[in-house]
Amino acid sequence: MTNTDSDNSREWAAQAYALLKKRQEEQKQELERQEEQKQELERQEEQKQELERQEEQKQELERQEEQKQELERQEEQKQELERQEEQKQELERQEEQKQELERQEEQKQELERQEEQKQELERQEEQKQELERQEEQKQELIDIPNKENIAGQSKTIVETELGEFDDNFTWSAMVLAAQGKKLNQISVDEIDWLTKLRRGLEETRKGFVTELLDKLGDDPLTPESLDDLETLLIRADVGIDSTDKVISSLRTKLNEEVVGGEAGIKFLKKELKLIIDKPIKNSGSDLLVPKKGKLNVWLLVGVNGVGKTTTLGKLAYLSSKSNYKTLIAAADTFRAAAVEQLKVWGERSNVEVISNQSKNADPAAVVFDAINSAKKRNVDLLLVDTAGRLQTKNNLMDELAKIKKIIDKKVPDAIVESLLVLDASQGQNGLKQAKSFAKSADLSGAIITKLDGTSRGGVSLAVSEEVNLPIRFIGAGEGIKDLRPFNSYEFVEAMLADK
Ligand SMILES: Nc1nc2c(ncn2[C@@H]2O[C@H](COP(=O)(O)OP(=O)(O)O)[C@@H](O)[C@H]2O)c(=O)[nH]1
Ligand SMILES: [Mg+2]
Repeated sequence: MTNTDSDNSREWAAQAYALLKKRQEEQKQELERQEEQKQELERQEEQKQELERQEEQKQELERQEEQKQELERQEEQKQELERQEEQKQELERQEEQKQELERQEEQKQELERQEEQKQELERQEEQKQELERQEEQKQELIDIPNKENIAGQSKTIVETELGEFDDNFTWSAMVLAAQGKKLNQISVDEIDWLTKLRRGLEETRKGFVTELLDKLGDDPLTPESLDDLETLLIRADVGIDSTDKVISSLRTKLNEEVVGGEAGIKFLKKELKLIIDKPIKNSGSDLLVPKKGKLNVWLLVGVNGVGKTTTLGKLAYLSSKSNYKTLIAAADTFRAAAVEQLKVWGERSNVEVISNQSKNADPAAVVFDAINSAKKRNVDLLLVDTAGRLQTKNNLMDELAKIKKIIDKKVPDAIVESLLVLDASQGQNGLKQAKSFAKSADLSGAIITKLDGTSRGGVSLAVSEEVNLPIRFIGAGEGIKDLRPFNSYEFVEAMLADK
């Protein structure tokens, strides 16, 4: 090898060395880069894991938070249940207190009732003595028909003032005698009532019988006088059906025989009585009286102002005086004054009134309470006053239906009477009401009021014929005794009395 060669080789080697060194250096650097990248990746991996850990911790915290909230919710529910339990106990306590108060109230009422019964017995004893005194006086009146004497004596009668020994007295006594009553069976009240009835029907009679008698005179009836009679009957509100019936019977009779004026009136009375009696006979009982041993419930229905409340007061008096245990339910909750009005009537006849003073109380609820009291006290007759506003007739009918439902449910074996109260002075208008009520309410009878001082007493006949309702009571005045069980004989006699 030459020097040059060797120099070249050396240089080459140096170059190779340098190249290798550089490559080595580069590889090293490459390795370092890779090492760094690896470390970088490891760092990232750690960070990722760190993030995941944090995420898990966060979720764990959230889970704990939820559990905490769940526990709080449960705690609240528990407290709520405890509160409800306390309220329940409080209500039970109040209920017990209420029952205790009711018990005390009942005891108080029982004591009051006993006191009232005692007073009532004393009063009855006094009345009995009074009646005996009156009976003696009456006997004297009948024995010595001397007007001055009687006027003087009658002043001493306290309970019912017997009027003078006049036409009315004679007529009343005759009507009673014609029904087979003995002297010792008649009372001052009866005479007094018949007198009132006859006086009451005076207006009806005036435009009717007086004119009729004038027209008929003493001559026999003629087809023309039948036409007059027809007009008079219609004018007295007897109604078209009843009038037709009476006139055609009279016409048939006329075709068969000669009928004088007096006989004509007699026949007319008989025909009118037949018409009035028909629904009464159909009902199966001549007289409406409470059946003993059962609860009798009489509902008084009818439009405003016809006299329901007044009639109920009078019925309470009649009933308690006849020794029926009586109770009043003030189910006209619509008129604020109605309850007060009833209480006054209740006091007069010593009959308790069940009411609910709160405004717009439910009438059926009042009846509910009244039935409870009636059952507890063995009441014979429960009288129910109802509202009569005409504007909302459907509501009214709903209310009545609801009341009846309560009665059916609570006392299925009660004897229920729905009595329509009619104001005679309203004539044909009253009849229209009767028809519309009869359609929607299940009626069992009628009560005619205000027969005093009206010329339309004849409407009673139309009620019997056209609505087919038995008339059960009639009222002729505002006093407590101005209502009596209806008696067709007395009524027709009073309507056609010939003076
Ligand atoms: N003259 C007379 N007035 C009566 C009779 N019945 C009731 N009244 C009067 O009629 C009015 C209305 O009576 P009320 O009982 O309040 O009627 P309700 O709305 O049906 O309860 C009152 O002034 C009563 O005094 C009656 O037979 N004769
Ligand atoms: Mg009333």
